[in-house]
Amino acid sequence: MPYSTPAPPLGVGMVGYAFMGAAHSQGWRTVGRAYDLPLTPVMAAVCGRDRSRVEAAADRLGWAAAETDWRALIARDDVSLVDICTPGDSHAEIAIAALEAGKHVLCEKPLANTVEEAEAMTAAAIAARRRGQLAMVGFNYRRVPALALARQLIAEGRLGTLRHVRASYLQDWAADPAMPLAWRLRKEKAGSGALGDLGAHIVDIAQHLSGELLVGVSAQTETFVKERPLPEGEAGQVGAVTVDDAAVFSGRLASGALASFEVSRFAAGRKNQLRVEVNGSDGSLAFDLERLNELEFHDNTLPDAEGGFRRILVTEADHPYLEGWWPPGHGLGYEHTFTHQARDLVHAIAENAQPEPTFADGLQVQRVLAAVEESAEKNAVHTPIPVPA
Ligand code: SOE
Repeated sequence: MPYSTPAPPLGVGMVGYAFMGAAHSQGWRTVGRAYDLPLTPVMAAVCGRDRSRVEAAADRLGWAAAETDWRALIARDDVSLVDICTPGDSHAEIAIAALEAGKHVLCEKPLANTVEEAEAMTAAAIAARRRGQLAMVGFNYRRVPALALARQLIAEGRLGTLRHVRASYLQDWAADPAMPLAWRLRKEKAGSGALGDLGAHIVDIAQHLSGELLVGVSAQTETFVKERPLPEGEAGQVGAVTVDDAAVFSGRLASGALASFEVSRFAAGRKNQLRVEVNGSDGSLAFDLERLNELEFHDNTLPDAEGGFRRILVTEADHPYLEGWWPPGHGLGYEHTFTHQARDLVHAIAENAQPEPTFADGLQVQRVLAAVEESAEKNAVHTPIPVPA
């Protein structure tokens, strides 16, 4: 049954308008056209510090108004949901203030820069839930249809007992040492480097797909380029890179399955490649973001002669999220994950149901990231391998 037309409005206010802000805006612009919704998202206002730039962003991205103070955005009567797309150092302050002001909150990943901030945000979300407000963290890749299907197949037991989760997320935008010291390379702004930015995604995916939590990790991290030119500094001025450029870590899931992870901003030629494979006693699943409409499945219960990975084209109307889009075979892209995220959040708000991933899920990922950093520090002297004479 279609919802009443027009469905009641849900005023959205967004803080931040760079890459993630643009991606979330795309989600809010498209969600009501792709899906029949119980509430109509209204893009009420966007917030940024610079008046002329935020006004230009509002025009470009489709927001009705612009604010230069996030407290003013939160205070607006036409904003019921605050969408946080700023660097990690402001997530906790904005999210807690918004929840305390009676607003729902969507916060980009990673939830925060530290475990302590994530704990405070989770406590605020739990208190707000009792008053009827909802909070969700934006791990958008959960909403790639192929990964949502993978989760369903694993939950149905199609892989049997899980043995391995293997995940990597590789980019190369920092590989040039001449690239300036962007905010993502500064710990006080970003919390960590490739670990929090990319590792947070694959830790979340590993735990989400398996339905299990990591119980321990062993890690190494590296900062390959330790100083970079300051973005607007005088010629020749450099600043220290205070985050990791890459991390490799292994972990153990609660059931005893082993997991391995690799993230890097130095993987030359890899622009945004996220791969994950899960192996179980009865089968395996493999996914590659560069082919995001596909999921590979090996059914280990078939006779050996019939085994091998086969490609499922995840574009059928009854695949997750596909009912809103194109006929089979036409395919979706990166941006659709933000539309799907908006869809699920709008439903949760209309139904007063807790949306996932919760802030508690974001906190759990934050704890894994902190454990990786701790392990990497302790392993500074790792088990040495004798050098041949
Ligand atoms: C980093 O380059 C980044 O923008 C991440 O922050 C996003 O979460 C990821 O989706 C794309 O890459």
